[in-house]
Amino acid sequence: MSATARARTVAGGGAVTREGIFLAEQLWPIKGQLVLAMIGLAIGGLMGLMQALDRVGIVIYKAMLMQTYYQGLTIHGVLLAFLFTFAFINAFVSLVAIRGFERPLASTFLAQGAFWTMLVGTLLAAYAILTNQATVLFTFYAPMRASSLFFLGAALLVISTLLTALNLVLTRRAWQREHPGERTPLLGFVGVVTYVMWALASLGVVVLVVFFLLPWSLGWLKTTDPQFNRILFWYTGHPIVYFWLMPAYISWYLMVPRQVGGRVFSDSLVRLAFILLLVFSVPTGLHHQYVDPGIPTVMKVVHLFTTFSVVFPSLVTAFTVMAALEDGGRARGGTGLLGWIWKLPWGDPSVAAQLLAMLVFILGGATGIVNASYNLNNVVHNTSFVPGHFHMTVGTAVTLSFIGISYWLIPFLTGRELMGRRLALAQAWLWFVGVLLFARGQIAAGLLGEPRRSSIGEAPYRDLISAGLDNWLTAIGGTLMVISGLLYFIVVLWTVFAGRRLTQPLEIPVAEMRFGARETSPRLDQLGFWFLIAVILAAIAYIPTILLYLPLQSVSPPIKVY
Ligand code: HAS
Repeated sequence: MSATARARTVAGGGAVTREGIFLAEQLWPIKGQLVLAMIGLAIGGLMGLMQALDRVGIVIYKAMLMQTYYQGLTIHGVLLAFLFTFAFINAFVSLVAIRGFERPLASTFLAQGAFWTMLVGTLLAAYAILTNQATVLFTFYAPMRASSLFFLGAALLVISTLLTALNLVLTRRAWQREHPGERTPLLGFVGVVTYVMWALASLGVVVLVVFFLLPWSLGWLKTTDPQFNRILFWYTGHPIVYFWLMPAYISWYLMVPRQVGGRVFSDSLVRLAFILLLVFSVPTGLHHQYVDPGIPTVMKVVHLFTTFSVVFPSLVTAFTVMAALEDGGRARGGTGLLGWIWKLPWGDPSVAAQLLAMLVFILGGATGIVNASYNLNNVVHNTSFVPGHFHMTVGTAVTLSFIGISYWLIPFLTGRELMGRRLALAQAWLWFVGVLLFARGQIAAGLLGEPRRSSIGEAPYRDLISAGLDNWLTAIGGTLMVISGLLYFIVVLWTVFAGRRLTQPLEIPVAEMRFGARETSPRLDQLGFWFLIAVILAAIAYIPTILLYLPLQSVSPPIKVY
């Protein structure tokens, strides 16, 4: 059977059947995690309305059955930043790896284990947050007390991603045994690199939860060292953003070009960009702690340089993806300097959503560079500038891309045609306009000194910050994003429950290369070598700071502030 034929979804007889590489027992955990991701997006996204309206004094958290503004903000952060992203990435990258390696995942047990741990983790954390036992925001800084169920739930979510990581590594091993001496197929390779990076990055939060916060919340440890805990948190807290971003890059590099009729410039360049993300993502976390006391300036400066190094693969991505889009636009008859842009298939909701996500990421990336600049960070840190930044990155570059991916993924998995295509297009554009207004508001207000993570609607100093117009832009933009989210769920439910059965088989879109794997240096395929470099860099970036903290000054008992 040909590779393409095996990658097909065949609809028929009321049920979708799949041949060869997509095994039913591996597909249900993938579908199950997509459902969990959708639930996270729906509930977490709805809380955004409460936060946006709060900026103009409309305080509705009680109407949304929340005890405090912060309970809603915790639901928003945890469900979107952890549940939606982790569950979607586990599902999407597993599916992509199956297609990339042209074989089933190595372990069905691990694939199903990833689903069950994600489900149980979600239930535990959700119970703790909804019963107001874990109103600690998604960063859960010590010494804020949260129920042990919350930490257990969070740990299970991470374990779910690590089971997927192990499964992908084993799948690559199995592929290598079956294809001795060959280069790893790029589509499989980028998925494995994403998860290998994450396995190294998650170490901080695993140590934090397992050795400190969980025993502390259970009363087995009476006190903890909050500043040391923050260092562990941010060890994971920055590279997690690349764990969110790299799956979107997989789609931008290797799928969108196919959807627009273009080719990827080169196999080597894509491999190089992912390897650089693997190497430089982890040793960067202290840029979240530029203003924290107790960390040597020299180490903050080391992290400043590595942060700017990890910007480089994103700049490479910007030019390479643009080249692939131009190739597609010109193949469709586009001429002149910019004429190819209008020839791109803007009428395809999957493409439009992702193109708009890329455009927003240009601004999201630029604001990240402001954050990362040591002296400018003093102006923006802990102001609403920061949510302005991350709603353009994880909130749009990632989320709107995942939405765009789901516009082909859901038909692929259900064997049903995407319904409401115009509605889906309106959804993508509404999100785009919404986030630009929202971020403009947050960023400008932040520059005037408006704090982040504050119920501005209830703050006595509200009128001292003359951010009236900016706060209105935030409120209007945020509301448009929530309406866009509602449109999205109408499209999804319409497709899943009332979509017409597909008569033509669907394929996962995979782009062709201009310069393929044969030209790629074997070094770029040696994942173990690059992982070792990443470990060494992480050790250099963190060990000197960690040594300063030993023995730990464990002085803080848990404090309930909500
Ligand atoms: Fe960030 C804070 C620095 C990227 C998310 N960031 C955050 C927080 C989140 C977040 C959630 O240095 C808040 C955490 C908290 O609660 O405190 N960030 C950066 C830098 C980058 C960056 C330097 N961030 C991201 C990404 C995120 C994300 C990606 C999520 C996915 N960030 C910071 C810093 C802070 C921070 C500080 C702490 C601030 C503080 O003080 O608290 C860079 O990696 C960005 C590089 C990206 C680019 C853009 C490349 C553009 C591309 C698009 C090309 C477009 C095309 C379109 C091809 C340079 C690839 C063509 C289309 C046509 C139609 C023609």
